[in-house]
Amino acid sequence: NAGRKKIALIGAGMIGGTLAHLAAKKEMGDIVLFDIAEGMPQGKALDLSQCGPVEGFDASITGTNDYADIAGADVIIVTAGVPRKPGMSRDDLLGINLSVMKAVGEGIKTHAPDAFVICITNPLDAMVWALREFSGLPANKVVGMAGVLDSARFATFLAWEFDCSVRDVNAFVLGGHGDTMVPVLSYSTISGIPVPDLAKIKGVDAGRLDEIVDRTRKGGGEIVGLLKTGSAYYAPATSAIAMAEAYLGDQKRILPCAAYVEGKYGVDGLYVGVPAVIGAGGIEDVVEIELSDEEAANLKVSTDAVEELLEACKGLDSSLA
Ligand code: A3D
Repeated sequence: NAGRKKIALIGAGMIGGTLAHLAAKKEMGDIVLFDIAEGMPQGKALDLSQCGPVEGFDASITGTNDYADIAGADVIIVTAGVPRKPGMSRDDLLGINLSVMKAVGEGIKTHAPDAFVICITNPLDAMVWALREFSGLPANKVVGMAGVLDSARFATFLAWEFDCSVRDVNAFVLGGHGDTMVPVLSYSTISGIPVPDLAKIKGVDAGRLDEIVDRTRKGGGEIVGLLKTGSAYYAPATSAIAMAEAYLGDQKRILPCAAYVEGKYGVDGLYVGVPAVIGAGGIEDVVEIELSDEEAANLKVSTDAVEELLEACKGLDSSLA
């Protein structure tokens, strides 16, 4: 339908299928599910199309194994690759997912160079960087989803601890999407009240807050350990959809995401988790907040870890060096 937006989902696995369902329900546009597995995206597209009469949405959903079908996409969300199994770190996925990003980046470059591209594939901060390199798109049009999810995990745990509605929690996470991520308590609020202040009022001690921060950092691994066959997909999908809606609706939302940072936070040319403004221009700005010495030091550990992964990528693919 030419009058509608077009959303292309590269990777039609657990997150890809959930993304398609959410995008259709929200009538964000027509949806193309791409995967290398033959039949699977077509099958999921049929199944999802048949939700339409029950849920009452107007969206065409098609499955494909041909990159030509993503032509003209307004938004592309990339989940192609492999997820973690118990005992694996995100970094263990580097080699295999780097070659996937090469194929995906070239597909996007050829068929949909004007899209806003949201990468979810892990290890996130390295994969979004590689996808930008391989696709050749401008850095403001390629972004990684991690911070919205990590801060949603943080917010969930805070709401449980303070026995309040998740709607009143605004939780803040910086840095890479890994165990070195930096949940920032001082910028996290509950109905505008900084969490450390509310903790004093409610008698929640610092040790308990540290436990919540730690659980947030390891939030993905906790779910991998329980699922055993893969990683989280509902909350990752809904987080990426929020970013896509911010772009399509020119919402100017400030969302934590893996954005290309140059000359802020002491970072020079890296993708790292920062608060970024998402509107019709893609990533329109990166907001640099003031950090305590400890937070800044933690962020440095996190960005150093990202940099190490990029070096590993360059070692694996000489075209990146
Ligand atoms: P899964 O259900 O395995 O889906 C991945 C899909 O990618 C499969 O259907 C594969 O067939 C497909 N695929 C593999 N290679 C290619 C290729 N070259 N081109 C196109 N498709 C391909 O995994 P999932 O959906 O659960 O997770 C997808 C990715 O997201 C993994 O790398 C996860 O680690 C990552 N992930 C990231 C977050 C973040 O917060 C950043 C959270 C959860 C998962």
